[in-house]
Amino acid sequence: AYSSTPKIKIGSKKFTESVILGEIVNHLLKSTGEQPIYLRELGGTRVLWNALLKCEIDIYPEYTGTISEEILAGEEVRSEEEIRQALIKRGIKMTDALGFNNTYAIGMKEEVAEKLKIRKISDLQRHPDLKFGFGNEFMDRGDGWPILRRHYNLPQQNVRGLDHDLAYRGLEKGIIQAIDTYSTDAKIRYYNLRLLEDDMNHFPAYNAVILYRSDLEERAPHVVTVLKKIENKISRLEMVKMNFRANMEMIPENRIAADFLSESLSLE
Ligand code: PBE
Repeated sequence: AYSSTPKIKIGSKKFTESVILGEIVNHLLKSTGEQPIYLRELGGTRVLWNALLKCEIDIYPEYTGTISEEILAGEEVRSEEEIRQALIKRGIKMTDALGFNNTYAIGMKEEVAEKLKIRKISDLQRHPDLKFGFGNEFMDRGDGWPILRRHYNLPQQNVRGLDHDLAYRGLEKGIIQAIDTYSTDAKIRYYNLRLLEDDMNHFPAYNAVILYRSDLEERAPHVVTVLKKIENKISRLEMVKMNFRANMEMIPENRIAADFLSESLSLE
């Protein structure tokens, strides 16, 4: 039905949860008769954001804290309203929150943390010899390691950047003692990690939302309408479960998305 108009392009970042959310959007659009193109795992935040600005994609899942701390770094936007205003100036709109916060959290093996009596991030000040392995994006984001280190006055020098999914194995092998986890990662429980309390409030809330180009409102209003169906519909627990199915049970993301829409939204 829409064959004469350009297809809508959806993007996602290079980690499981983003791919699942992108698939959910993909399925939602198909349910309206669209034939979207899904470009999964395009890269990190900067790649996705620039692709959205350049019309290379029309839609992708993002997180409020990432918008305020990294995408709009330096603009001092904090509230949801300020974020919306700043986005509109750039031709971008944001759905309401999907229903869960996926914050960064510093994670350590439970036994190691217990032995060293580390419960909060500030406790790391007393252990300069610990080795850290952080996701490449976290190594150099507006809310990442350089700022975290300054905020908490952390002394560690042995800090390396690595692939987020590999970081868990590095912890397991004892090559590193702390990593940046995403709080909805299914692996946190699997590897029995302790998430350190952010006792000096470095991290903001990272509520999942969907970003889309404002021009969709005229080009494809039904798309904007259908995106609203997942506002406030994905709980933290539900997201952790979906990540678990992908990471631990190796179920394809598009199947997970289809199951979510039929079971939780009674769609399809
Ligand atoms: N997050 C937390 C990051 C990665 C970890 C989901 C908010 C992001 O993709 O922006």
